[in-house]
Amino acid sequence: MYTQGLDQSGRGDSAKSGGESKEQLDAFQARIDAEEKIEAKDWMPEAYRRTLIRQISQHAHSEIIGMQPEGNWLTRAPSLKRKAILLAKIQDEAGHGLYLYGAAETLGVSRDQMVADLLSGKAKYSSIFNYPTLTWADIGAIGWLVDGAAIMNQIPLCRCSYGPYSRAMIRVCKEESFHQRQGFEIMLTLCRGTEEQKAMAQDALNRFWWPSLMMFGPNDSASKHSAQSMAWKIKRFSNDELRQKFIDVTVPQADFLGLTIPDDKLRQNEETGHYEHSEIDWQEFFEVISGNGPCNKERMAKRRKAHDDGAWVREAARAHAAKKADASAAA
Ligand code: BYC
Repeated sequence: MYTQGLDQSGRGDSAKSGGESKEQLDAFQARIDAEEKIEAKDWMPEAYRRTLIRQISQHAHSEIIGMQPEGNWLTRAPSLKRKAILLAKIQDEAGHGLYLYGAAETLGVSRDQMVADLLSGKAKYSSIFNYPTLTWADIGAIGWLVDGAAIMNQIPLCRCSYGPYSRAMIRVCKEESFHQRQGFEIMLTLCRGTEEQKAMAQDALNRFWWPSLMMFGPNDSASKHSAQSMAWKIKRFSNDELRQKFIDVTVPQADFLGLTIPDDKLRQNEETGHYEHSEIDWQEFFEVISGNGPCNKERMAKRRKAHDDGAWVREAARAHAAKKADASAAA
């Protein structure tokens, strides 16, 4: 079974083992360059396999941990309709986690191993889910900004070179697009409501803007995996390119809502058409992804408890499978 983690060069075991010939690597790259999809049973370099296991499993963990901040508001949604929508959205996230774990399993890693890596703190999940949801407007901001950023990052993943991941992303993106719209609609309702409701929406934007920009990962110059992932067409755009696209589409949406982006240096460059912004607080980002964000410990404690509480379900499923196997062996 494979475990996570590439060496510092990001090249993984293959580069060390030297077990892959230049001809094999060149033939593989030629398939990538020809836009062929790589399927589970095809030959692939070990480093490609490991990069995908790392990215897809971290993506799956993000979907599962990402259920917590929104789940926090299920009992306090302001109406039955809002509650039903939120419940459906959170269930979608669970489904995304399952497709993604399934896609990673095709690369030879077990679900148990991936879960063990999450619970031990070895595997990461998205930084964004380590921030608290303090008001109902945060549910709007998550849909609008967090799902909006997720779509910007994930649409290109529908064209990822690895077939099972790219196909899983098509359905995920369709659902994320509904999530983004429901979030924007919550924000719109609040912004057209009382002054207090609009202030709540502004406060949510103030707290979620910068963490949403951090979702795209470190600046290109600090992104250790980007160059190789782009050469392998796992990633189609760099972290900074996607972040810029997100800012460019989101600023006009904030204007439409009558909200102010919390960045006094934000302005549109008339020549390029792009919005320029202040420097992101990378120290905060690296603190959060090292486990020291506002809610990391709470999120992991809740996940571990859910895993322990579910032990009886796994045991029952195993006992049922064993009974069925015995019955078919006896028949
Ligand atoms: N948070 O070399 P880099 C969602 C890590 S959830 C934490 O640029 P890469 C949703 C990175 O893993 C959104 N860690 O890496 C769910 C690496 O560390 P390791 C999840 C981050 O992989 C519910 C190191 O920093 N989306 O959709 O080339 C409700 C260096 O980074 C983050 C995905 O996972 C971060 N933000 O690029 C609503 C999409 N950023 O592994 C929404 C798939 C970076 O070497 N993933 N790191 O220890 C990707 O597209 C890429 O993995 C990333 C990072 C763009 C995130």
